[in-house]
Order: sequence, then structure tokens, then C-alpha cells
Amino acid sequence: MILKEIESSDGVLEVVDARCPNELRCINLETKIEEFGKPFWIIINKVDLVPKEFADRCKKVLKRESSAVDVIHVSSKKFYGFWILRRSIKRYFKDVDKKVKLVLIGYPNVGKSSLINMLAQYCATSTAPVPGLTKGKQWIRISGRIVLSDTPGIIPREYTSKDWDKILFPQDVEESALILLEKIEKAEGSNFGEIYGFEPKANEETLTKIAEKFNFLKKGGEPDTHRASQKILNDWNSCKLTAWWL
Ligand SMILES: Nc1nc2c(ncn2[C@@H]2O[C@H](COP(=O)(O)OP(=O)(O)OP(=O)(O)O)[C@@H](O)[C@H]2O)c(=O)[nH]1
Ligand SMILES: [Mg+2]
Repeated sequence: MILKEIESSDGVLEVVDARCPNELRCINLETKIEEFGKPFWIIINKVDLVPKEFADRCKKVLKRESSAVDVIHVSSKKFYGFWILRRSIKRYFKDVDKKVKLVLIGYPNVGKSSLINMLAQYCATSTAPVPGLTKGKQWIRISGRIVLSDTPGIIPREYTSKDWDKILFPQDVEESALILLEKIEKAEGSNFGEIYGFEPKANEETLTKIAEKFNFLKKGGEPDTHRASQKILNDWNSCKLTAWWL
């Protein structure tokens, strides 16, 4: 499905999470996009969660290591970055005089829906169906002839690296939480200590300590490490828990 969407588009916006932008890039899919001969932009969303210095460093690395037309900082929460993104897209398609259809893709939870909402609000007067384009779909008019599908493409599991597969599509939540903790333990700027009251260590003991601290107890009073793991994953997904790494 996602490949079909990409193939029938004129360009792709790939959204990544500013906390770990390089790991949540989908290099395999970028290669496919290039094979289809489509331009793509990397959007580093959630830049409000990381220091500017780190966001700038990521931008440099991604510009150097990818073939994206541009790498743009955005915060869907703070309504930041839209004009810069629009300017870059407009400049690229300035000599094209037909309709330009863009699709937005990204892994789960990178902020695809939030970003589409932000764009739709900026372009509030133009989310009506655009004549000549697939019925049933809504298109957000970015500018003139340039429109973006309001249905984002979720990058599927088969494109996910092993460790992120476990975090993004958790089956054994304790294992998933420990993998995430291992990343946070090595990362910069973690606020884990503020939330949980001690520094992160990727081990069972951490899960037990969290269960005890938040009073997650099973019948019989045993610490419920399953609930503790779920809390870590939820705090990460809701962006309450932050840390950043390249
Ligand atoms: N701080 C911050 N949080 C954000 C930003 N954008 C999205 N979020 C949060 O990130 C979480 C995921 O955002 P969504 O927009 O639901 O992400 P998604 O990619 O559509 O997720 P799926 O539909 O599950 O694939 C939510 O808790 C959002 O509030 C941002 O720019 N800054
Ligand atoms: Mg969504």
C-alpha cells in the first residue's frame, strides 16, 4: 500500500522524531523513493523536545547522509516550521505547472497526524476535495497546485530495524521497555530521573522500582513490572519522557 501511494505521488514527506531522528529514518524506503524517481523531504518533528544545538547537528548529518531535497525542523505542537517547509516545497516545484501530489509517511508515533492537523489548520480554507483528484480522499492545499494527502502512510513492520520493531510494535512489553531503557541510558538529556526519581538502568530491577514507586502491585502485593513497562512506553509515546541521540 505505502509503495503504491509513493509511486502515484509526486513527492514524499518523511517524518522523523527529533529525539532520535536518524534511527527513525527509513533508509530502505528512502531507497525505494529514489528508485521511483520521487523527491523527498525529511521533516524532523517535535524539535520543541530537544536543544537547538542537537536539532542543528541532526539536520547537518541527515543532509549529508541522505538524498533528501531538504531537511526541515518542525514542531506540530508549537506550530513551528510550516512556512520554511512550504517555501522549500514551492521552490522545488516552481517550474511544474501541473498538480503536485505529496504524501506524508513515517513510523508510528512520530507525529504524522499532529503534523497533518497543523498543516490543515494553516491551510484551513483549502481542505475541501480538490477537483481531479481521487474521490473520497481529502487533500490539503499547501500552495497553489501543491496538495498533500490527509491520510499518512505508516511505515510497516517489515521496514523496521529489530530494536525499533520491538518498541514501536510491542508484543512483550517488558522486553520493549528494556530496549527503550537501554537507549535512554546511553542518551543525552534524559528527564527519566525527574519522572521516576532515580537514574535509568536497563534491567529488571528498574521495572520493579518503578512498579513500587507508582504502587503498581499485583494481587498479593508483588510489583507489577508489566504495568511499569507499559508506563515507560506510554511516557515515551506521549513525549513526557525525553532524551535524545543520533
Ligand atoms: N512535544 C511534541 N509532541 C508532539 C509533536 N508532534 C506530535 N507530538 C506528540 O507525539 C505523539 C504522537 O503523535 P501523533 O500525531 O499521534 O503521531 P502519529 O505519527 O500520527 O502516530 P500513529 O498514528 O500512531 O502512527 C502524541 O502524544 C503527540 O501529542 C511535537 O511537535 N512536539
Ligand atoms: Mg496518526
